Amino acid sequence: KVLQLTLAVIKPDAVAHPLISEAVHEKILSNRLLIIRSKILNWTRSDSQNFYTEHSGRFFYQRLVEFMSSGPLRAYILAHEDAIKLWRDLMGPTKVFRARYTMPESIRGLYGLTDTRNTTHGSDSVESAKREMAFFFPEFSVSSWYEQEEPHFRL
Ligand code: DAT
Ligand code: MG
Repeated sequence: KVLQLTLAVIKPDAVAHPLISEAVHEKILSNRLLIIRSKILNWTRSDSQNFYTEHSGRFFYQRLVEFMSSGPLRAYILAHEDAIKLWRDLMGPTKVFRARYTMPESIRGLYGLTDTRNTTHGSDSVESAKREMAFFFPEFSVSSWYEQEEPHFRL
């Protein structure tokens, strides 16, 4: 089976709490998601606006933009046969109360603070994964990874 790539981010609320970011990292490892690339970085307000441009105009947009540029982010490129869905399932629902009541063991169920400060981000489709990996890791080439590295991970 070919590995699928996705982009995962630990948001500033969780990076600020080492035990929480460690727990999220552990969740990645224990679910056999492969860490292909990882880095810690800070966003400017305009990085934040550009990344979330699909939400401009929503009532929470300003809050989201401020929050995502308020402190360090930890970004990952993750690989798994079903990486996009697996990571989204591990995160749980966007809204913290829904997460807490319907998926209490999910990342957002356990650690989410509010609907905006919800611990992690994950790409929601193959197209968004491609765009988001390029956004965070501009030097990463998806096609050369599939040619040169992906075959080595196959069992
Ligand atoms: P997701 O992060 O689950 O893909 P999304 O793409 O709908 O969710 O929204 C992006 C982020 O915007 C989300 O992680 C947190 C914030 N957000 C979404 N809906 C919100 C709401 N109703 N109130 C406050 N923040 C919200
Ligand atoms: Mg989304």
